[in-house]
Amino acid sequence: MGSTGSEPGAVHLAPTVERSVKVLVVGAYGVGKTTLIGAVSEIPVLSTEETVTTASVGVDPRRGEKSTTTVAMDFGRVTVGGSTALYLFGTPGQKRFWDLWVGLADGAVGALVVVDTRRLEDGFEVLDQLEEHTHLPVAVVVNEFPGAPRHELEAVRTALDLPPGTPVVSGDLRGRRQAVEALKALVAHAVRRAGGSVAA
Ligand SMILES: Nc1nc2c(ncn2[C@@H]2O[C@H](COP(=O)(O)OP(=O)(O)OP(=O)(O)O)[C@@H](O)[C@H]2O)c(=O)[nH]1
Ligand SMILES: [Mg+2]
Repeated sequence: MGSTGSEPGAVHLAPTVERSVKVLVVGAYGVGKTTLIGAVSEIPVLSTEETVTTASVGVDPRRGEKSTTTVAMDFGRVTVGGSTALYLFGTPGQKRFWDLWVGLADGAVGALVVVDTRRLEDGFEVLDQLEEHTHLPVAVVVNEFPGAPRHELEAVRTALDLPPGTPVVSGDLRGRRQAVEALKALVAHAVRRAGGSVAA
């Protein structure tokens, strides 16, 4: 367990907050889920990072690029629009932990799917897994890693065979602004899908 990132001065929930919603942040191994939550969270992030071990030899395409991985979940909070607190639950990306997603998704209004254009096919598998086990509304955010191929967002939508109306955005998820925009796109989509019954 460890804690990373926080937005100084905003640890306490603002008095303007009228509603709280749970959001899942999901994606394949190493796409930047923990990074995103650390970038936006107003509270110290609860994380479950462990050193990448030999268990990942042969299954980790990014071995050597990063030294830790999420083994259970990340947890953070960000307030959007002054009145809505998003409680962020980040999933582990390694496939051997994908069974945990169903429990983490329980009660969430939607899932933000982080993808890396260097491994877009992994995003396809993630979307399949979500659809099969959760039926949550999704939005996709392309994490703009340096050197990763830049695709038009419409091309990403087509490649991932996303249902019409699914938001697709992109950004460097180490930055707070773009990560918050992605979360807002998801919540707005979830509200539309629920016919306005999830206020945001
Ligand atoms: N250059 C760049 N690096 C990034 C960006 N986002 C994440 N990273 C780096 O990419 C690596 C993966 O980030 P994580 O946040 O651990 O990814 P994750 O999806 O939580 O990984 P797992 O929990 O292991 O599935 C880290 O070394 C980050 O520093 C980005 O937008 N740009
Ligand atoms: Mg992680």
